Amino acid sequence: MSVVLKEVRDQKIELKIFFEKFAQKIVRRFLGELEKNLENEVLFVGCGSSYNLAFIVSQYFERILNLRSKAIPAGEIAFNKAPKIRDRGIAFLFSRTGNTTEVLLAKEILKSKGYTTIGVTIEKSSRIAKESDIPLVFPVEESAIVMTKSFNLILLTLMVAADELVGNSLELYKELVDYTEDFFDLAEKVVKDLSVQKYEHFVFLGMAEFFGVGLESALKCIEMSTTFSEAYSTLEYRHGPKALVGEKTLIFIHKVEDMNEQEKKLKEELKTLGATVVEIGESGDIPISNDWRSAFLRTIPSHILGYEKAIAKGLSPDNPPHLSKTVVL
Ligand code: F1P
Repeated sequence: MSVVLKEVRDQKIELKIFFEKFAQKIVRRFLGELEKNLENEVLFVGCGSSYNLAFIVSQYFERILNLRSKAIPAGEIAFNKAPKIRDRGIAFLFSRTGNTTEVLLAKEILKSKGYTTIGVTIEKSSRIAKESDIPLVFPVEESAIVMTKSFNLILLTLMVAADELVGNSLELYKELVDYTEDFFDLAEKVVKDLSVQKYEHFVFLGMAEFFGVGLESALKCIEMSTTFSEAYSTLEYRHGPKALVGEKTLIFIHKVEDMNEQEKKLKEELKTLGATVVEIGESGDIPISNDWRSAFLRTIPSHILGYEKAIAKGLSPDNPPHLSKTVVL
C-alpha cells in the first residue's frame, strides 16, 4: 500500500489513542513557560506544512488564551526580514523532521534575542529537539514525504493545551475523536463519488483557523497530485480569485459559526459559475461541528482528495516531484 495512504488511514484510530494517552500529558511540559509569557507576543514559526500548522495554532491560542500571537515563515526570521520581532518572549518552532535549515536559523536568532524556544517535532534525534530550550517531541512515526497524520496529531494536542490552560471543558474533543472514523468514511465517500478526474482546480475556503486548514489542504493536493490548488479566507474569494472559476473547479467551503447565510449565497454564486461546491461543517455535505476545535479533522478530506487525484492522474502520491522531506539550504 502507498506509504502516505497508510498514514492518512492511521488517523482513523491514532487520533483517538493520542488524545486519550498523550495529548493531555504533553501540555504540562510547556504550560509553566507559556503562563509566564502571556504578556508577551507569542511567535509560531515553521516552513511549508509546519508553517500552516503554526498558523492554525497561533489563531487558536490568540482566540482562547487572549494573548497576542504571530505566525511567521521561518525564512523571514532566519534572514531578518520579519518586522518588529521584539526582544524576549516565547517562540514555538515547528518542524516535523526537525532539521529544516530556516527553522534552525530562526531558532538561533530568537535565542539571541532572549526568547525561550519550544521545538515541536516528531524526531527526537533532530537538531530542533536537541537545541530548543523545551523540546516537544511527539511520539508519531511518519515516513512519507507528505505530512498528514502528524499535522493533525500535533494540532489536536496543542489546541487541547490551550483549553486546558484556561480550564475549558475537553468534552467536545472527546466527541470529535470518537467521530473520526465516521468523518473519515463520509469524506471518503463524498470524494470518491465526485469523479475527481474531471477537476483541474481545487479551492479551499475557510476563515481564521479554517483558513489555515484551507492552506494545508491546498498544499496536500499540490504535493500529492500536482493539481493547481489554492486557499482563501472565505469571503475573499469574490475579490479577484473567482475569475478562475469554471466547470473544472472543485471548491470546498469550511463552514464556520454564524455564517450560514453568507456561505449559502457564495455557494449558489459559485455553482452558477460552473463550479462544484462541497460544504464541510454543520449540515454540510461532509458533516462536522463548526467549532474551531474541529480543525484537527478538517484536512482529512484533502488527504483523501490529493491521494485519489494522484491515482487518477497515474502519479505516485509517495513521490511528489522535486520535493524532499527536509529542505536544507
Ligand atoms: C517542512 C516542509 C514540508 C514539505 C516538504 C519540505 O518540513 O516544508 O512541510 O512537505 O517536504 O519541508 P519540516 O520542517 O516540517 O520537517
